[in-house]
This record gives sequence, structure tokens and C-alpha cells, in this order.
Amino acid sequence: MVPMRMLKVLLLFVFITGVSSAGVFVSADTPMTIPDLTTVYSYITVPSGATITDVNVMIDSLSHSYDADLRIWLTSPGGTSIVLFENNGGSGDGLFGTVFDDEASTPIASGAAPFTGAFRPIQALSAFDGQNSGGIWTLTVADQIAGDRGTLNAWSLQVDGSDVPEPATWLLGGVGLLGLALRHCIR
Ligand SMILES: [Ca+2]
Ligand SMILES: [Ca+2]
Repeated sequence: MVPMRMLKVLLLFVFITGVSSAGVFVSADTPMTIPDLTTVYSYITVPSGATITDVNVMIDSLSHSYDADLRIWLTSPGGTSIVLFENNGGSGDGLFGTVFDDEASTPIASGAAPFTGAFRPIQALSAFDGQNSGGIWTLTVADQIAGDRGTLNAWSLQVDGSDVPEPATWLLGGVGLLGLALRHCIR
């Protein structure tokens, strides 16, 4: 029978190394105006790194009076950029509750303003899979046609990943287990 104390430490060890880094991270530098014929950048810092298994992006609220002016990219901390939105939506207004998700059934090009719901981005978000999630993510919004402007009110990032245990975590767990084993032998 496994001693209760050993079981507790084992559970703690599993907990430390097995937690998922899944998280939703919300923009803090918004609202941000999107002037005519101007490119703006909004940043989200993801504090702890995990190996990315899936990324979804949500444009919670972007108001604009002519969506086809807009091109929107996402850039990972590792420097990979993908195009989410490329002059879609014609003269329609804004993106509200727009989720970019590789697993969505409708491509963004088939959507219509205000693009509420889930859409596949122009380029696949799976380009980020396998990268480390920690660091600064950049949403780039370019207004490319004269006459209309808008505001990026809020966006967020949903990151799913598996933790890469840090050496310190392994060391802590190892020391704990060794201590228990020694105590067990001495008894
Ligand atoms: Ca996804
Ligand atoms: Ca414009």
C-alpha cells in the first residue's frame, strides 16, 4: 500500500507538471483609434510559456464605417505572422464578436459584417502550433483605403498549450520524491 504522504506528494508533483496553460488574454491597450490610411498595433503579453496546440483570436469589438478598408494580422512572440482578415465585408460596418478559429466551418471571405460568430482566417492559425506561447503577441490593423476610419475597442487571444516543465519544477518534484523514498527506507 502506498503511504498517504507519498500519495500526497505524488499528486502535488502531477499537479505542478501537468497544469494546462490554456488561457484567454485580453487587450489592455485598447480602445485604439484606427485613423484613415494608417496601420495601428495592439499588444497582448502572455506571461508564461507553453507549447502551443491551438490559438483562436477574438475581435470583441472593432467599429469601422467601411470594413473592406481593413487588413488584420496576428504576429506571435516567435515572429510568425498570419493574415486574419483581408479587405472583406465590403461597405459593411465593423467586426463584433468575431472569432478566428481554424476549426470554424465558414471562411471569413464568406462572412458579412459585422462578422459575429466563428470564421476561418485567411491564413491558418496552426502556423503557431509548436511555438512557445510566452511573450508579446501583436495584432496589426491596417486601414488601406481613404475615406473611412474606425476604432479597435477590444480583442483577445485564446491559447491552448501543453506545459513544458521547467528544470526547477522537475528538481522540486525529484527532491520531494527522493526525501520520501529515504524516509521510507529509514523506517
Ligand atoms: Ca482553433
Ligand atoms: Ca479608410
